[in-house]
Amino acid sequence: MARILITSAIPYINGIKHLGNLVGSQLPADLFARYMRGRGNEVLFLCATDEHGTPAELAAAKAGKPVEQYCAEMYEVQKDLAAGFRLSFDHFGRSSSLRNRKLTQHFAGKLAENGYIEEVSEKQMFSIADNRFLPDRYIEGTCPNCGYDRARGDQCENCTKQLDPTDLINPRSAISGSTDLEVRETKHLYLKQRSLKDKLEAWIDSKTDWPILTTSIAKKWLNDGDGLQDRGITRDLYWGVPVMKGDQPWPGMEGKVFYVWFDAPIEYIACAAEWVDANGKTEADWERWWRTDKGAADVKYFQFMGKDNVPFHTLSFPATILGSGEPWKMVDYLKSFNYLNYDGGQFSTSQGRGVFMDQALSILPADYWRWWLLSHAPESSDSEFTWENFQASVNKDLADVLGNFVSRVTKFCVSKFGNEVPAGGEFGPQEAALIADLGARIKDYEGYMDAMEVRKSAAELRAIWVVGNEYLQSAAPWSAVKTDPDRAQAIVRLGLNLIRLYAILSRPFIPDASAAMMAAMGSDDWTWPDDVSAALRALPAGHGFSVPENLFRKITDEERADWQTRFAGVRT
Ligand code: B3M
Ligand code: ZN
Repeated sequence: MARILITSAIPYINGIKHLGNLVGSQLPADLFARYMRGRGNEVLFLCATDEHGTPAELAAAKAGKPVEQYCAEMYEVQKDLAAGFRLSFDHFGRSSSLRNRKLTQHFAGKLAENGYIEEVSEKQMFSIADNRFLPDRYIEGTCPNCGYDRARGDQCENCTKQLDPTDLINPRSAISGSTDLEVRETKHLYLKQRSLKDKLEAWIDSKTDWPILTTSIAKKWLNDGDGLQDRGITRDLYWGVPVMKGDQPWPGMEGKVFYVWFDAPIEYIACAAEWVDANGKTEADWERWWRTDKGAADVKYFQFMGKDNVPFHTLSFPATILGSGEPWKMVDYLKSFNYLNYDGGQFSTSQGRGVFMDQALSILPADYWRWWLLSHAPESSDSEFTWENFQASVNKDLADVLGNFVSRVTKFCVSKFGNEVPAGGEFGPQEAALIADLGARIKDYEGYMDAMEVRKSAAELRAIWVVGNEYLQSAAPWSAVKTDPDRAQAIVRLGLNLIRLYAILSRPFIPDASAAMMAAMGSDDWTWPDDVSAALRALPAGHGFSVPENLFRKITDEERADWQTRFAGVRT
């Protein structure tokens, strides 16, 4: 049994996430967490809301609420939606927690102690119309790197480059749109990433098994222009972690807060502390996941995120940890994703374009979405959601292949032999061939899941469902029953056991349907099928079962057309 730590990028608090956000971080992280638990490992799966900085302040202002209240409300909304999608976090924390505040101040203190912090009097954009500094998202303009005209002051979401507000071409205030801006002096703390460059490079170079997408982004920004830039880690903002040196005040930094991207990744650690607080556990219980001097040396740590988040996780956050000089667990494998597009364009939160998590659940249960999103995850390139494709996949994979198999086996058995697993006959050559085939396919499935190859895992799982259908078709118990009822009973016995096997294997993708299949088979034994032959004999003759209610229904052409129109516009 291994110990597996999993974090998903923590979603900004500023509104409900769209399906593109979901498939780029939280959902594949959940898939992996469920799989790792299914294999019998000890898993700690953490996520949280990312509550500080300009995204929160701007959204709260728009909602006309104090930012504290806005965050508290949106946290509940996001938490409920995560539960609705069956995201199986061990804890869903908040970056505004006291734990994160303390830990962020602790890291800043250590970095200062070790000489990695510089106080810089720098030039920041000041808006005359708004009478304030415009850090990060308070300012928008054209990206100097790629020309995208809606780049924000901290990052261009198009080309992933980290920016400074003063880099933007044709800058404007995101609050008022005013271009009446001037550059003013203000003092900030800088993290001296430059002097950590060699350590960072050596660390990245040691990660030879990382996906190309991750490594290429890391390398690109490591060697960008004249090399890694030192970056400001404080802001002139109201909402954030107050700047302190450990538990001491930081002279000259009064009234300033840490940059949201400084405290957000630290929440991965703080979240484990929140988890122990919420569950009556001890300090040692979270430290054994995060401190290599306190038991975390044998933990394997996996992160999941969209490609725009990669620079912060391969450069800035590791710089914080390395610079602290303390034995914190660092990420072992960083799985990143491209973008999911929506019907010929981009999903966009700011433009309200696409399907959002709450809307998705209002039209269909989580499993439908989980299956489509994961089986079309944007891994090697961007992928696209279309309603036609969604309808086709759901109807074929879930209803025709899996749903139909379950319904045929259970209904046939009930009509011919009753509500118990029938006892007649023995497994013969056809069953032996099926078991061998399944054994090989399950090994492939495990290989893909271990490697976090999400699409390939989905394709292999679907192939495993297809094999069951093909077996049933060729064994044809409905013919056998007329001449050799014992043979028909053996086929059906295998079919019922296969439903239980499908429940176990499919659970990471479609947890609700899996629970329904397992319950219908009258079992609660989720043991991973390391021995397929034994797993297909787990439900013995005489064991009671029931016919599950329609596992999956088909999406009609009318529904598809209706949804297509309903979600074509802009969410207000
Ligand atoms: N909140 C960006 C995002 O939601 C950011 C991730 C933080 S991970 C520490 O895409
Ligand atoms: Zn750009």
